[in-house]
Amino acid sequence: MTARRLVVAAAQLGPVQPEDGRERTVGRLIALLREAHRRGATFVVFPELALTTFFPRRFIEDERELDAFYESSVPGPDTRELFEAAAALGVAFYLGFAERVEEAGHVRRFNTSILVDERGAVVGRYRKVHLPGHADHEPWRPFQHLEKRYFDHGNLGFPVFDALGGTVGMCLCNDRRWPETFRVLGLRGAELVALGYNTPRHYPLAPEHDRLQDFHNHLCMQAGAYANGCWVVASAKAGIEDGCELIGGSCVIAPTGEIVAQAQGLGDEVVLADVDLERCREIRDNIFDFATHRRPGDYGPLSD
Ligand code: CDV
Repeated sequence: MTARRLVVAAAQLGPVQPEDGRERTVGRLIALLREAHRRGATFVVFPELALTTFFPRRFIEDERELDAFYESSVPGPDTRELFEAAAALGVAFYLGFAERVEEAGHVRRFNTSILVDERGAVVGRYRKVHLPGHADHEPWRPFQHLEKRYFDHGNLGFPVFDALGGTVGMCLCNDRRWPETFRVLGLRGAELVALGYNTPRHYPLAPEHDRLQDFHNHLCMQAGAYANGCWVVASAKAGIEDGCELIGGSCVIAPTGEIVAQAQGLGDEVVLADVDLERCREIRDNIFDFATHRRPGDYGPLSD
């Protein structure tokens, strides 16, 4: 087996408060990027909605107030410095942000991630498919989860990209709980799946699961990695943000499903691991050799 090795980093972010400007937050991302580079990383994964607070927790009626959380171009004036710093260091990255675009004469809003290569070029884009939460204000909740109101359903499916010397897929937060996400990426040959998340400790619909949030976070990602023989690099926004507690647990998971590196705290933290993309074959040539062992003819309900 020839090695295809790189050092990857999950760049966990502590909370981003509503009053924090983009400049301050992007400065934190650049500091994490520099630390990851100093420690040998050539690929850095930032969280979901990494440039702002997780604003779907608030009911916002004023369109202009809401618009302030979206980017109309990335790189743009607020993010150019991050792109320049990464290109100068030769570091590729994944970044999650709220995207506002005009498509066919309509304003569309997506929960988006991009893959940026080591020269600073955007080489991949993903728009969140599984949008959790609700569309209307539900005042009984201690905080809202209005992703269904503020974002359109992602319209790009689950693409994969040639990058990092292999095949890379992306997803965002709630997507990781769905085996279908990893399976589609796995069927398309993803060897590494990058993802960012914002996961509240408290789940108002089933508070008895609050104690299980960290467990479920790792359970679904470890299962996705193992069942598809791919690496997972997962980055949280963590800590007490705008009065809401977000879990941490950013990590790197091997194709065997083992967590090989994990965040220790709930603040800004770089989580590093050595990755050999060839190790995907340990799983894909054996127990989950799709061509030999999968039985799609018996999986009809999955696509009905
Ligand atoms: N940002 C998210 O997608 N959060 C969800 C919460 C609401 C359950 C998650 O799956 O972590």
